Amino acid sequence: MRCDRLWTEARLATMAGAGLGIVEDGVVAALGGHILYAGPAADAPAFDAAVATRCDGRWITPGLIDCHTHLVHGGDRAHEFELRLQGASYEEIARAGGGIVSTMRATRVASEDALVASALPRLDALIAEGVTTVEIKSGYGLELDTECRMLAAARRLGDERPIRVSTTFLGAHALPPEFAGDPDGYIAAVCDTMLPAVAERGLADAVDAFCEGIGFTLAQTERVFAAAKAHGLAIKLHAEQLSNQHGAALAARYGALSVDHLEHVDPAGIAAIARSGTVATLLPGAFYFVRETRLPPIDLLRRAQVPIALATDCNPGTAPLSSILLVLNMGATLFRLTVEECLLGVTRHAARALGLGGEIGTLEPGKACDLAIWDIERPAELVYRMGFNPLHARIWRGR
Ligand code: DI6
Ligand code: FE
Repeated sequence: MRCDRLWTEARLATMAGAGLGIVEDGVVAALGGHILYAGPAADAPAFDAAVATRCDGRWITPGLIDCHTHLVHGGDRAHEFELRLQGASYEEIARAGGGIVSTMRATRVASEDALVASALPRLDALIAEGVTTVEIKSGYGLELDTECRMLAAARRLGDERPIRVSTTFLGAHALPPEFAGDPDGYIAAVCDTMLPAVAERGLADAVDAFCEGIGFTLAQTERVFAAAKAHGLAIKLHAEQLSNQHGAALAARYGALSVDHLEHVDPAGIAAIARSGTVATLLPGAFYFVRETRLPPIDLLRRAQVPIALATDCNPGTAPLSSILLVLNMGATLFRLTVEECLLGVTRHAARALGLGGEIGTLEPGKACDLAIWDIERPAELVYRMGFNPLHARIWRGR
């Protein structure tokens, strides 16, 4: 059977079927950027490959997926970090006009080229660790032009580098100063002007909101969801990060792809997302960086069989983090996830959190041939080490 590329003498963690889907003596064949075969060498057809690579027992996983980032933004917040070290809280800084709004100011004055240039080193750090798909949100423009510029910059990152970029419109991230005292007015602008324009220009794959005491109310969030639905866009939500606003249950009612953070989610919220098939995306980097003490209710999520994804949340305020491998370690050490849960969280379940479960996230025929090839003896090493990158090679769409 003809194929473009063939990898042999590999150990596979296909992330398909039960557990990690381990194959001890495995082969992967690619044709036209897609997986033609991934499985035991013993069952493989005889391949006639243009290029064949012996892996010498290295492990192959699906390319990793970072399904929640704010990678594109102007400036940084190192100064606020220093204030926090002196005792100020994230919420105090936000209420004093810092926080998301300070990044908004830096983003509004940045050109599209500048946004792309400043995001590239963060993107390259993810790529160097085997990430082949990344989600990138807007949400630091808080007015139409800058929100669109952020999304256009995010899309352009996918042209500049061999990576798939999924974009999310997060207009309802914070209240811009022009609408001080009038959050409903801003939500009307998001729903009636910004979201329709973003949808019409094809700039976003999904819509997200920050449903929080320092963000938007449940009723405001629902208006954003209704507008997203009307424009055929998928739904995600920053839910129950700092308090329980019952956002997860609302998102479930709207068939959200994922609800993200969830430290404060209650059993009713978990039951709702279990019913709707919504992914719980956990962000241990933000938990760590804001020194949150309340853990997401992992056991309840497990018992309800909610698929769990893990992501960096890469953003200048609560997670200046661009290492998906460190997220794996934090998922295990901080949240007590198993190795299997961590690895499924950045592959199969992360794909589902982006609505891409049929296209990426496992090594199965027909899916994109996005691979990470690792110099490791066992998959647990990917979770166990800190600050060490055992990536041997990264393949995106068969190359
Ligand atoms: N939750 C977060 O953790 C980030 N956004 C959000 O809604 C924080 C964004 C920031 O502080 O810049
Ligand atoms: Fe976030």
